Amino acid sequence: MMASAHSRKTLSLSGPGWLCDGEEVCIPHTWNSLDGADGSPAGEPPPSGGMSIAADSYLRKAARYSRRLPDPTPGMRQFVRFEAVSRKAEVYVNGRFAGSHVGAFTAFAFEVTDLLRSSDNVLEVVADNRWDPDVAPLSADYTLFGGIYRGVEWIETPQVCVDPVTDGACGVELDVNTNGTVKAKIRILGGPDEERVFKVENPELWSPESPKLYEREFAIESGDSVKVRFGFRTVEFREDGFYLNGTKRKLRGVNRHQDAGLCGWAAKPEDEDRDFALIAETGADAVRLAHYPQSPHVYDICDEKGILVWSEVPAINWLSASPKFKANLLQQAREMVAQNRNHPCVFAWSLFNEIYNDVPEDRAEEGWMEDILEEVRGEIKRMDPSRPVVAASDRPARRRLNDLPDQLAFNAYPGWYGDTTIEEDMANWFNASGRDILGISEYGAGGNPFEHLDPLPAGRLDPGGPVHPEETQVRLHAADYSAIAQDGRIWGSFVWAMFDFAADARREGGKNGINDKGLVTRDRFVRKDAFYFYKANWSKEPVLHVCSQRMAETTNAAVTVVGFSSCGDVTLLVNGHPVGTQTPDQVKVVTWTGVPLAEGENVIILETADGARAVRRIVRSTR
Ligand code: ADA
Repeated sequence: MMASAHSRKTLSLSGPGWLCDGEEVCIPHTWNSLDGADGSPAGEPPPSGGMSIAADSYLRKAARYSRRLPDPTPGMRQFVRFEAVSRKAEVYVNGRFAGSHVGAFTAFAFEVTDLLRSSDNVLEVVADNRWDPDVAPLSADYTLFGGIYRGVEWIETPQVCVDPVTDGACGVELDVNTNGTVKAKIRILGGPDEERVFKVENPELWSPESPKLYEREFAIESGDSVKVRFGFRTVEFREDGFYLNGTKRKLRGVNRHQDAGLCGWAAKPEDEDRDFALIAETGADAVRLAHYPQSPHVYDICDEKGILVWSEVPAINWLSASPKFKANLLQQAREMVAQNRNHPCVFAWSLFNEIYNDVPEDRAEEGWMEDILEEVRGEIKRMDPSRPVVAASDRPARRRLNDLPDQLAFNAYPGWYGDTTIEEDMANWFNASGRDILGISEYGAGGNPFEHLDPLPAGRLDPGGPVHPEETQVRLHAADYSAIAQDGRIWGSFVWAMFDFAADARREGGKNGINDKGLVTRDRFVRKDAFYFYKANWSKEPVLHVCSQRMAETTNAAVTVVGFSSCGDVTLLVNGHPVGTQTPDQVKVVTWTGVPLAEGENVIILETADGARAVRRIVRSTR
């Protein structure tokens, strides 16, 4: 359809031109980019180690943003749309109330037509990230950055228009069948809703290997129209695992928080592109968007790159019995589904992450938290019966909780938080869950790429302690992933986490305010050794990597040499002398222990038959 005087106009209100509490700022914006990840409580000495929910100290406030609005076109309707405001927003135009939204992770829009003058219109937004007992999440191991931290849009439409308001969704709901039939429900303001059916001949299926997308413009009689992208694919769980387009695949996933580095949550599309380029570099085919819905651009990238998405309701740790809290959780779940349902990348909606309880585990069926989550589950299923509901649990004994999702996954930290091995943990979980298949929604270990230890102690390190050697992270990932890869009952696993992220309450691993279980540092500058472990296992690119390259010096007479190779046998050379040749194990690891060093500089080389080389230098001093 040709653009006409009545066509929809969309204008970005992001970028400069905004004030926040009187200071010029650019949107996306947060006031916590520095204090949200420094881990230093004002006026209090940091505790010796570990984390407590009360220990964070970032600024929580209600801030007032403002900017001028474009002049409205007479005869059109005007809307402002926010991709997210953390955690509550009140919106005013020319001092008059336009609407409010509660919840940090989903989009919302308000009609402002009747509040506008012909020119000189001012938009004001009060963004408030203070803790509120009625807003999910109530507690979590990540910083809840405050602000208008995603994009803002101005939308003008004809009088009768595709609804940009309800649940913050685009107004077009698709039901896509792989036989090519697409049913579209178009929600209309100022007129009756419409249902349409159209057919795509011989549709190409969407998959990680071939992420084929289609686009369609839905125009209505008034001249308004909305473009929607979609894809054809089936997702299902069968008795023996996860199936995409009828083919079984074991998902190789990572967890991502939306903290995108030094900007915190105020990420620009290019920050998100960089993050997903790094995820794609590992060869992962799935991502868990922990622990909440992320930006529209993130779902777009995953559609385009063919990354399967686990999209999560922000129900974490504690729930509240207050009716307002439940209403808010239901609303956040509804918005997540309504806004993201057309994305072929989303393979599952997740109901919760690690829910605690105030009744003993053996009486957990009495738990009122389960009642709330059952309602949330019902709402998700009512809106979208086509996708499975999953959840991330850490409580094997909570049968009723664990039976709520269609498919269960566990957060497992053997060797890091627990004393068991992942095989023992898995056996316990399978037994307790009564299920034949399970996912691993989190596993991992802290890793500071500037802290090293060789040899590693046989036992467990203190996870809340000051030292998180990079070598421990590698050792635990290699052991965990080896067990995961060999267990045919695991339908998918998700590394915790792809990137280090802001968790202001943490003081550990030589760095305050950071959860350092990422494969890549928070500033995205350092791919840790564990990153290359996954790249060697998952990527199609040949990988030869030698670990501990940042361990510049030692006083030890010998070192451990660990490497990853997806290009065959590896020969170790120390100062030009061959030490031996190894065939990588089932997770592509080669290890030499007790490799003697000369005094002064040592050059350690891993070499493959086709001439690939990875080099590590280490100075041995006797001081
Ligand atoms: C939990 C939780 C995550 C993360 C992790 C950790 O499993 O689900 O949010 O914080 O612990 O790093 O300890």
